[in-house]
Amino acid sequence: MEKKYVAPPYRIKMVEPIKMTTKAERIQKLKDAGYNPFTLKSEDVYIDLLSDSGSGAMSQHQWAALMLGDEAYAGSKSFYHLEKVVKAITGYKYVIPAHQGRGAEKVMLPQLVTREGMYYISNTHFDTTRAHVEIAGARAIDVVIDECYDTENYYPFKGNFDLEKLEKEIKEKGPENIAGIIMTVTNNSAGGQPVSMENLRKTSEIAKKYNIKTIIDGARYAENAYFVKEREKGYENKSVREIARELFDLADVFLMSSKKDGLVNIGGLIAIKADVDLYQKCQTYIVPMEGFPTYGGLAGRDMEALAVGLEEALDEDYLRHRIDQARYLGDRLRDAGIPIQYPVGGHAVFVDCKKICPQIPYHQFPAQAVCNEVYIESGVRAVEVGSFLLGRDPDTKENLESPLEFMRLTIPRRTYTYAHLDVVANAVIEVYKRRDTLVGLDFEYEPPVLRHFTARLKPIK
Ligand code: P61
Repeated sequence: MEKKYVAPPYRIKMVEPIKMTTKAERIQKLKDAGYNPFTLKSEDVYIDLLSDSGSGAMSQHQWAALMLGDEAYAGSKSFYHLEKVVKAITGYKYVIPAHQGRGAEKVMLPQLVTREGMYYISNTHFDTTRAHVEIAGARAIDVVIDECYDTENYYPFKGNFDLEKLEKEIKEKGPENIAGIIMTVTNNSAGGQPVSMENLRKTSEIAKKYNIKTIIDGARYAENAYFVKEREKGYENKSVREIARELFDLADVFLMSSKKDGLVNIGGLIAIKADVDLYQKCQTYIVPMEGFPTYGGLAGRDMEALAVGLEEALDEDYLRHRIDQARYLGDRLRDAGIPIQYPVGGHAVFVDCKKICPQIPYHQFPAQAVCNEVYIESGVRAVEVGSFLLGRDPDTKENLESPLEFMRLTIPRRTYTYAHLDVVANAVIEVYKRRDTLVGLDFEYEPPVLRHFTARLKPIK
């Protein structure tokens, strides 16, 4: 059957050769890497779907903008360029750059944690966000809707807040104990799933009612706005930029890993709508943590590339193709009967490995086992988003059980063709055929925080 797809609105001007490896080589490489694709050398990977973070291709305009970087330690022209663009997109008053998303989180999130026993509530905290909430001495609560856990059934906004759960948590914990409400758009951990404007509006109303600050974790805010335009009634005739602006109007703070919808290889942002006190606190704290407030850990050239990238990421022709690549890969897997989070989100296809490998319990990391097998099959690197990533309970130190065990096939922006995606689909289909032979994994080495980056594992014989 012929597959229809949205062709890219760009052509290729420069190519990056990639090494081909044999299956025997990959078996050895994975063993050397402690059965953890994070520790593979990227030169041993054919198609790298580990992350869409900083892995995309810059445009000719961005490469040209690098040459305009003003590398002054303080008051760089490039900062003022970036500030102007961020203010125009968000309508926010204050802008501080950071070296990447977690740098922004590290500086901003502790400012609202004023004493012990506080909480952040989110639709779903991403793992670095959760880590910074905990480092700041608070606890992270997720209140995503139940539809998100029902992977194969269509629901247009599986990233939504469960508004009842949200209000219940606020009442139970006490509004004065809630440091902030974090709106993760798109909801990465739920499968790159969008959050509807209606849901965000109601979340914002609840926050206002209890006098709680709202923070957008907007790594993929442009992709979220595109889904709103495609799926939410009343938004079909608005531009993605207008929808994004409506989103920013609902919150107080914008934190961004610009390595996603900033279309750059490195960068992050803190933008604050109006709270001068919070701005001054972040400004003070960023100096020892990231750098002077007009560079925040970035080179002037990085800020120039980001100023251009933020604009390009709102281009609707670009977004149409971008979102369609994930849809195409998802459809190929679904056609082969492989269970995935459906509908497919913005930046990745999330394969439901709990269903693929019911023989592997959560504490033996079924999705990691599938990722490893896909690498051996084809040289494609995917990433586990499940119990391996979730880690341990900070109080009891028990392995947490993730409600979903995903293999994430993450698509870098403007980087791979549909032909690459066919290679990926074919590899996953081959592994699916031999799913009964897969075994779980155990730790050889387990680091205490964000263990999935550097852990070493071994297959359970
Ligand atoms: C990713 F395996 N995401 O999805 P930074 N918020 C959100 C993110 O998606 C996010 C950050 C904040 C990554 C990179 C990554 O264990 C991992 O610029 C919604 O990466 O600091 C990052 O932004 C943090 C992959 C991060 C991981 C942590 O691939």
